[in-house]
Amino acid sequence: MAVTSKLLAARGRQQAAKRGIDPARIPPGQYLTERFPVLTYGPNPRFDLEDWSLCVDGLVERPFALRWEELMAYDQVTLTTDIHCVTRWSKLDTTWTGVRVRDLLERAGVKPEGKFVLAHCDGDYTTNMPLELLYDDDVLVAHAYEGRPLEADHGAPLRLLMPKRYFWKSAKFLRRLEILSEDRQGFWELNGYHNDADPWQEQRHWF
Ligand SMILES: Nc1nc2c(c(=O)[nH]1)N[C@H]1C(S)=C(S)[C@@H](COP(=O)(O)O)O[C@H]1N2
Ligand SMILES: [Mo]
Repeated sequence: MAVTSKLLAARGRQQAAKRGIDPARIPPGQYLTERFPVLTYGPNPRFDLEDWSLCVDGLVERPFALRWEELMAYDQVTLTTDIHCVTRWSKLDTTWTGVRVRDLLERAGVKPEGKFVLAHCDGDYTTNMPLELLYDDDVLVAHAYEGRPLEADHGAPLRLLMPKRYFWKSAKFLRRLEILSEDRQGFWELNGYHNDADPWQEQRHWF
């Protein structure tokens, strides 16, 4: 058992080394995949951009709901990053386009007591995070992957991208960021996943 888990822990780093990729990019216990696995709880929710909006509310000075065209009028950012799923796959150099969440938070004006965020999605999925994580340069609401609009399976029309945490925090079908004073757990967090989800610390489950 101990031997198996040691082998598993090193697998991704060995894969990386063989391909001339810096093994330090692979968090412990992850392996590399070229595919893009799909993990969605329940069916893909339907959406209609005509009556779609992204809401930022809760403990903010200026709550708002952005229509699709309004969101597209924000500065668009394209970045390339690695993503890590709690089911142990990591995918390197994925390219995403969207709007920095920081820009949306600045428009909303978070009140001093705002410290946590609950992301809400169509289809009732939720996930939580400390507010401060959302100010990072690599955190987007993303609408395109590899230069093409997000596929339904990957969260169309809009998903959160938060590469520094396991990928379940990157909420697909995103519709609302609710700013809270206290942490409120989301779907997987209530079902045994780790609240913090840092892949470098292997924060996979509570148990
Ligand atoms: N709305 C919603 N977002 C979600 C999920 C989900 O079931 N519903 N699954 C999460 C999980 S567990 C993972 S690993 C990633 C998977 O993203 P992908 O299907 O694009 O690989 O989406 C996350 N975001
Ligand atoms: Mo996941």
